[in-house]
Amino acid sequence: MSGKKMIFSGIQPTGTFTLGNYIGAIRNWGPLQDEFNCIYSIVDLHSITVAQDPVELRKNSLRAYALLLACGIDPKKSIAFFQSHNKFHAELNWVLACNTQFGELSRMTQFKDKSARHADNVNAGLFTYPVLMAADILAYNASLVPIGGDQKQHLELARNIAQRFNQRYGDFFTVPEPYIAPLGAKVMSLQDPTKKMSKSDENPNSCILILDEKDTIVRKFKRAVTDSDAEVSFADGKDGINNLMTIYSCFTGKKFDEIQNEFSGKGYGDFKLAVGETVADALEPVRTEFARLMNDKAYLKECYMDGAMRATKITQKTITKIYRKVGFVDAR
Ligand code: AQP
Repeated sequence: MSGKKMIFSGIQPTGTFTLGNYIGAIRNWGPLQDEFNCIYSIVDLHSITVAQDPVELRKNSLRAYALLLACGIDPKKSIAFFQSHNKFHAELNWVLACNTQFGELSRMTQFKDKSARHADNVNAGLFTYPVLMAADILAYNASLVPIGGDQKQHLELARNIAQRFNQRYGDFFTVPEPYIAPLGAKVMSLQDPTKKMSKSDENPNSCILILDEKDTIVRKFKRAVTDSDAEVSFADGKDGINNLMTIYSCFTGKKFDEIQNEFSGKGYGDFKLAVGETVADALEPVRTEFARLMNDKAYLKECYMDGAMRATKITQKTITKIYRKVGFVDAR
């Protein structure tokens, strides 16, 4: 790859991507492809930290890959692949795990949230997930990681692991920086706007899936929980409206005061309809492209196999150097 800086980011194939995944992460990935060497992964190894039905996981993984391309990731410009197709992520994970403290992992809020939500399956993988995420990033010496706000703590840990490794074994890893979009870093649930919008939320009305049909999107926005006030304005305590204004702003480019003027004297109903229609129309090309790609599985396979081959080639060199640094005997 050329001398451009490296970017890595991933998304789990735990279901159809939500509007939160789209606004907070993927829609920012496409525009970075010209300026950087971008590596985007469907992080299937991460997804099994929560119990998955194997048939569903395989289906969701292929759909997630097609969706990634439908959202504008060009598999020729970027490397787009399945994490499980590059065994070096798991190998580096081990080395980094031995350079990560139990106490650090215990402080991760996502572990606390997810272990509370899946109390019957608090597995070791869920606990060590952030180490694998560090391996994903550091394996490519990525300098920038585009993520939503909820991943900031994990990225901070990846930085600490990189710095610790560098101090112990001599400078090697690039210490990655987060790239968090100023607007939409945390899109909230439509049913409980104090909670982030999540793919795995059990309430289907809580999230917009980017493959939802227009009438479903409009209906979900109509049902969005707001407040008893009737003024479209961004203010403390108006979590539902603040969330809808943020979403509307992300798609229209309008500032909050412009949105406030546009809907001055109108009720929440008009505003919710406008947000729903704007989002649905903006996502229409993604739905169309996704349907086209899903009809060409041979092309998808060609892309993800090529992505895996290119990703593996980069990380093989990294892992060889790391093994040498930590003191393993050369295999060649
Ligand atoms: N609500 C959100 N707002 C902004 N960004 C978000 N992201 C996730 N939810 C929001 C960002 O999307 C990227 C991929 O996320 P992920 O698939 O790795 O897992 P996640 O963060 O756990 O997302 P979900 O949708 O909540 O998945 P489940 O329900 O399976 O746990 C990340 O950059 C993330 O920040």
